[in-house]
This record gives sequence, structure tokens and C-alpha cells, in this order.
Amino acid sequence: MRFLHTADWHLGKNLNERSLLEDQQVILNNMLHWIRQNSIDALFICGDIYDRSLPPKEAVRLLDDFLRQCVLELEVPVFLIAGNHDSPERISYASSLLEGAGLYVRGFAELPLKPVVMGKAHIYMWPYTELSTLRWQYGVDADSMEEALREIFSGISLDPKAINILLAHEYVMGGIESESERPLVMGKASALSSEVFSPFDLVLLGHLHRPQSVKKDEILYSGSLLKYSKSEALSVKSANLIEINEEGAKVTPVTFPVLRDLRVVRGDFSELLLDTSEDFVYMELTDKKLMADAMSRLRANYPNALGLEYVSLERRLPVRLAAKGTGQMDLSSAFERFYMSVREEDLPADYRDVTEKVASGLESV
Ligand SMILES: [Mn+2]
Repeated sequence: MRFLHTADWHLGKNLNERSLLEDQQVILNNMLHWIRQNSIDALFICGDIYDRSLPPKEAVRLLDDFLRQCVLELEVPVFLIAGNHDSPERISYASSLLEGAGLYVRGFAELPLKPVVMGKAHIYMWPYTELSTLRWQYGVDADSMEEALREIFSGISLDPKAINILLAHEYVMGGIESESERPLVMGKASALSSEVFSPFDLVLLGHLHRPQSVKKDEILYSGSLLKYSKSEALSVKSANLIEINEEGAKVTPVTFPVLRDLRVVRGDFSELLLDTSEDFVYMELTDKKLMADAMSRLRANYPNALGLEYVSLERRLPVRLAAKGTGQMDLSSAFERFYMSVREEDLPADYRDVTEKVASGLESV
């Protein structure tokens, strides 16, 4: 059997106030194209379908369009669980009706856990659920998520002849984080040991945005659909093709073409102006002093620039100001000092007139 495992689509996400919807649409179209060419038995989407619990309508439309094509046109069943960014109620709307069509959705945990059977594969779906919900609404007597899951998983009578697959959205110890995940709970209290999942043959996860296996060919993160932070600039995003045969599971990463890459460009101002790119770029300027209007001038070459940072700036400003004892300075002298530190030139005379007027006005208040 062949499955495709993906997660953390975060549909409707903005990055530095830029909508990623067009990028998400392009990669999902390319994923559909791949599914059309490479027959699979099901698609697993392991949580954080949307970026927020109340997604923008364009994101809802994008998911609707994808699911219609995948489930109805390509006749590939889709299994989808809620992550910590999703609203369980909204995600699971009409889910019992949709099951008949081949769309299996779990917004809420269903206890006791029962599998969806697809031949030899028994698929268990565990949407993201908070410990307090398990304790107060499901009556699970546990002090930690680890204890709760042990209790829940030990209550399942797994078929030893089946390939038991768990879909979940959790943080498993040993996994490497990026900057774009929202912690499941504050601190590391949500990290689960991989032993919790030992009843299952294969655990397919969402939550960590970097594709990785916590346990080779057994406990896997597909990673997010796209790069969602500067820290992911160098990572390669993929989905997992999982082929199950007599010997076990074979996992192969699959990448899909993107509309534009997200990367870091580094150099001094004049070097950066020599190139142009439509990519999402974070610019790291190596100039030792601030350049006037750097961002707006570079935007002409990098229309999708997301950020600019000076990485070699000589940070003399606080030292210089402190050394001169600005606490004792009058306001216009302090401003003059500040201007000289930033611009490395004298404060023009007409500026000085203005600052003196403003300062004396403020001091008389
Ligand atoms: Mn996520």
C-alpha cells in the first residue's frame, strides 16, 4: 500500500504581513498533480490545516477545492486531523457525512480509539487534544499528557496482523524545532517520549515544521507545506511517500515545486543591488553603518523582501552615549549626539534649530 503523509499546511498564513495563499495554492496544485501521476491509496494530513482557528474565507475555499479534487476526482481518500492551530468544531463540521465520500476528519478525539480499516492498514486518528480536555471532558485520570496517552493507547486492542498506523499532532522528544511552531503548552511539558507510541507500527506526525524522523521509518514528521520562518530558509520541505509491503514500511521524501523560495541573501548594500529576485528574502546587510532608505531601495530589486537586518553594524551607540553621560545632557544635545552616532555626520543647522525649539517646548511643559 502507498500513502502520502503531509502536515502543517497553515492555510491562510501571513508572513511579515504578506499572504502566502498564492504560494499555498501553487504547491497544493503541484501536490495534486503528483498524486495524479503516482497512484496512492490515501493522503494523510496530520494537523494545523489552517493557521488559525477562524481561517480567512480564501483559505477555506482553497482547502475545499483541494479536497474535492483529491477525494472526488482522483478518488484518493483523505485522512485529516486537527492540530493546535485548528478549531476542532470547524474542522469536524459534517465529518460523519463526509466519511461516506472518503474524507475522514477528526477534530475531536474519539474514545475509545477505533481504526479506519483499509486492507492491512489500520489507521488510528488522534487529533490534538489538551490535557485539561482529556481530564475534564473524557474523564482520563492522568497528570501528564504522557500518562494520558499511555492509558488511552493501552486501551486499544490492536490487531497484531495489521499494520497499525497512528496519525497525531504532538511534540515527541528528540524532535528539532523551528521558529514557526506555536508551542503546544508553555515550556517543554508537552514533549512526549517516543515509547508512548510503541504500540503502533508507524506514527505519522504533524507539529514540528522541519521534516525529520524521530525513529527511522517508525516515528516521522513530514514537516510543513512551505517554509514559514527565516530559520527554515535552508531546510527542504517535503512530504513522505510511505510504501508498505511484507518487509515493513519504506519512506521516501517527495518534494513539490513552489511558486517562490524563501531564503536569506547576505552582502553589503551595493552587492545586493547587483541582483534581483522574486523570492521571499530576508536580507542580511554586512555594511558597517546604516544605509539611508535601505529597505525601500532594495525593494525595487527584491519586491518580496520580508526583512532586513544589519549583521555587522558597529554597535557603538549605547557605549558612546553612556560614556558622555547623556543623563546630564539637555535634550537637544542628547539628540544631536544620537543623530551623529546613527548618521555619522553633524546635525545640520536647520535641524538643530528645530530640535532646540522642540526641546525647549518640552522642557517648559
Ligand atoms: Mn504547525
